Amino acid sequence: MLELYHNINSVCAQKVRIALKEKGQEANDHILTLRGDQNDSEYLKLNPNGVVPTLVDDGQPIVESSLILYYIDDVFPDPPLMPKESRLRHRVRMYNKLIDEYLHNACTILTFATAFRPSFLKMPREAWLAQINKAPLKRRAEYKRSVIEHGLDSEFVMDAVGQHKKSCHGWRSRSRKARISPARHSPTPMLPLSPTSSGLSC
Ligand SMILES: N[C@@H](CCC(=O)N[C@@H](CS)C(=O)NCC(=O)O)C(=O)O
Repeated sequence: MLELYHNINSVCAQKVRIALKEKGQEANDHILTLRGDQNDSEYLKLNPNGVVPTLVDDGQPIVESSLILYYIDDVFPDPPLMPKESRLRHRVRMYNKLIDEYLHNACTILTFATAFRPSFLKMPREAWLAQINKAPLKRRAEYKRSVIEHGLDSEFVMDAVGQHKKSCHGWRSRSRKARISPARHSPTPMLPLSPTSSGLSC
């Protein structure tokens, strides 16, 4: 039986739930609140980065949402989620890479700077700092500290907005090109690294 450690609102977990559904697979749910339980020692044994999702298959933890998707597609081949053609397979992997390396971190920064910030600010500073500092991913703790403290004035925010703009613009123009001439559609160009995004990968 599959076990899925996740959170309802987590975008990384949603894509895994969608993949399981596509494959007609059920997993036992273990819902984390992400209010500190992601850093419990028992959970860290499954996912040393203290993040969701984690898929456990036959007792073996599988981590990193994009890699979980490839795993699900390997283990349950029908219906296939990956295209057959090499260039299209490259495109799928490129989308996942861009999301993993840039977009998801940018999304976390903006979510913490806006939606999550108010509830942290209701707590004494030492309390929320202690919670944030428990995270094994120290770079992530650093940008969370900054956006909780400074909100949209944090040094990380403009870069995060820029990453969203680049991604949306790139994906829109690639979709347009693909509609005109799908056969000639070229692979996704890499987004340039910026000093604040380069270290944020999970
Ligand atoms: N690269 C990881 C990122 C996972 C991740 O950041 N998950 C978020 C929810 S979308 C999380 O668990 N956050 C908890 C935290 O930051 O402490 C993946 O794709 O699995």
